[in-house]
Amino acid sequence: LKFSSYPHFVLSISMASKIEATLVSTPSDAPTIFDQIINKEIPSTVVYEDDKVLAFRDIAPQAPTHILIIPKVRDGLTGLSKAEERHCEILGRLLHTAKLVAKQEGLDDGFRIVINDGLDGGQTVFHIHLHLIGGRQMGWPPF
Ligand code: TR5
Repeated sequence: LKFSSYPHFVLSISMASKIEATLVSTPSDAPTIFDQIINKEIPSTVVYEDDKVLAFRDIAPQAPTHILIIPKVRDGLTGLSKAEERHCEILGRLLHTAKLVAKQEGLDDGFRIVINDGLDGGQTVFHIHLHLIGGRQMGWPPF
């Protein structure tokens, strides 16, 4: 049986997953799991920390190195699409931290930075974060 023989079935699966995604991860200002990681209420493997930024290993790594880099204070930055002029400094700091951590991780042959935004972007945690991914050859396009 081919899925393509049943377009109505595929459609209903697609709608169900969209509805589920909306219920599970509605973009909002509600606290996220990252607040608990920042406050050390939930353990994480921190690889870099300063007064503004935290970098820790992703719990479901997609490559030998997979690190999340987040601002300690979200300040409305649930995602990149919410960025305002006042966020320019922290956005630059997140990128600079990615470079520092990539060096620290020995990713001398390259790496990838990903920011998922919104439901179509595959974002699941609504506290802005960079994915620093490396240690293997990346593909393109990225899906
Ligand atoms: O899907 P987006 O781009 O929003 O990325 C969210 C990332 O957070 C995913 O790659 C998850 O694997 C990661 N994640 C989710 C949790 C988590 C985590 N990374 C480290 N530690 C985590 N804890 C303790 N709990 C999570 N729910």
